[in-house]
Amino acid sequence: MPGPTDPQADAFLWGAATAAYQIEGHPLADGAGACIWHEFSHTPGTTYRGHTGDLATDHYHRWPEDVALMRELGLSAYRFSIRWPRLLPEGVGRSNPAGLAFYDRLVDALLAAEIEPLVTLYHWDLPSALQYRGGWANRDSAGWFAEYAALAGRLLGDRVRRWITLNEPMVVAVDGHLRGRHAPGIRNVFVTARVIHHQLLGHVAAYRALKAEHGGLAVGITLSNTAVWPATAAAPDVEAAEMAHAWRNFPLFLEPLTFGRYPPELTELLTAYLPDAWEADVEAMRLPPDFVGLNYYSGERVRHDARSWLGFAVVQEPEAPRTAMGWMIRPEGIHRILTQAHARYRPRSVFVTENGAAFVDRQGEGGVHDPARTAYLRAHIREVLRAREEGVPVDGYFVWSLLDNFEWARGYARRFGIVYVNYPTQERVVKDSGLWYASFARKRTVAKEAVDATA
Ligand code: IFM
Repeated sequence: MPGPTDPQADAFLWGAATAAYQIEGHPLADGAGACIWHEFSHTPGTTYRGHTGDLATDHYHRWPEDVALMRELGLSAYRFSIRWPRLLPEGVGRSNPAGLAFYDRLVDALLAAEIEPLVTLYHWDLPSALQYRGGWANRDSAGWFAEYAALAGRLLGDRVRRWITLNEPMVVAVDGHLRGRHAPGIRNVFVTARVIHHQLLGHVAAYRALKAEHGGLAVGITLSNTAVWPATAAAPDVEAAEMAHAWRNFPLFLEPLTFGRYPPELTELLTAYLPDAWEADVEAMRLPPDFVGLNYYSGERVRHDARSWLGFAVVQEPEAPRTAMGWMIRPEGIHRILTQAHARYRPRSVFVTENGAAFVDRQGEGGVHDPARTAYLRAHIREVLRAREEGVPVDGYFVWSLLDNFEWARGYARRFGIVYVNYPTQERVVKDSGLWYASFARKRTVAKEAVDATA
C-alpha cells in the first residue's frame, strides 16, 4: 500500500488552480486585447451586480506575493491559465511583448520557489477580435488556437513541462453557446455542436503545435464532470444516467480522442447539428492526450424524462448537503468519475485539475474559519487516494481555488479560495482550510490514512 515512504509520493503533485480572467485584473493593461468575458461582463444584466474582472484579485500586480504565499503553503504545483489576448491582442498575428514578459516572469518565480507550473492555454478568455470572426463556431478557430499554442510553447516550453489545452470545453459549449449565461452569451444548438467539434479540432491542433515546439512536453485536456447515478435500477433510468454521463462528462471528449468517434449514446443527437463531413474529422481526432485533467465538484441522481431534450431529469433532493453554489456534496462521486474514466479510456496519467467548494466565509479577528470547506476537501481527497490505491494512475490533485476570485456570472458573490481575499483592500488571509491543506500537502504522502491523521 502506498505510504509516506512510497517513492512515488514525492512525484505526486499537490497544488492549487486559478484562471487568468478570474484573478489577474487589468485585462487591457500594457497592450493586451479585450476578451469575450470582458465584453460580456461589461454588458448590463449578465453578471451578479454587474461585477467584472477589471480588478479581480489584482494578481497582475500582486503575483510575487501570491507565489510567496504558495511557497509558504508548501504547494508542489500551481495550475494557472494564460490570457490569450495578453499574448496576442488580436488573437493571431502580432504578439505583445509585455504579455509575454508577464508569464515569463511568473514561471521563473514559480520555479525559483520550487513550484511546478502547469499551464492552461484556454480558460474561457477568447480574444474579442476572434469572436467577431465567429469564435469557436468558425472552423478556423483550430488554426488560431494552434498559432497561439505554438507561441506560448516557444515562450515557456523550455520551463513548463505539462500543458492543458482547454479547460472544460463542455461548459464553453453549453453555458456559453446553448444557455447563454456565460460569454459570449449565445443560445443556439447548432452553434453549440460546432463549438464542441471545433474545440476538439483545436485541442488536436494545439497538441501538435506544442509538440512541434518541444517534443518532450506532456499535453492534456481538462474536462468537467458531475457524477451521475440512476435514480432506480429500472432500464429507462439506467439509460437516462448513461446519456447524462456521456453528454456532461469526459466521454464526449475522450471518446473521439481515444477511439475516433463520438460516444454512441450521443451520435444520433449530434448528427443533426454537426457540420458536414464531421465523420472524417472525428476519425482524425484519434490522438490520446498524454494526461487527462478531470474536474469534479458534485454528483446527482437522474431519472428518465421523456419530455426533456436529452431524455433525463435531475432528481430533486432537498435534504442533500450542498455548497453555496447549490451543488450537492457527493465525495464518492470523484472516485466514481476517476474509476469510470480509467475503466473506459485507460489514460496514461490523470490529474484532478479542480476540486473545491464555495461556502459563505467571513473574515474575523482570528482568521477565516471554514470547517465545511476543510471537511469537503478532506472527504474528496480521501476518495481520490482510494481510486489511486485501486489502480487509477492519478498523479496530482489541484484544489480550486488558490484565491477567492471572479466566479463568472456569479461575480465575487461566491468564494472558492483556500485563501480569502478582502476585495476592498486586496489583503490575502489563509483560511483554516488552506492551513489544513498546507499541513497535508507538506507531508507529500499518497496514503489515504494520512488525510484523517491531519488535524
Ligand atoms: O470557477 C470555475 C472554474 O473557472 C471552472 N471550473 C468550475 C469553477 C467553479 O465554478
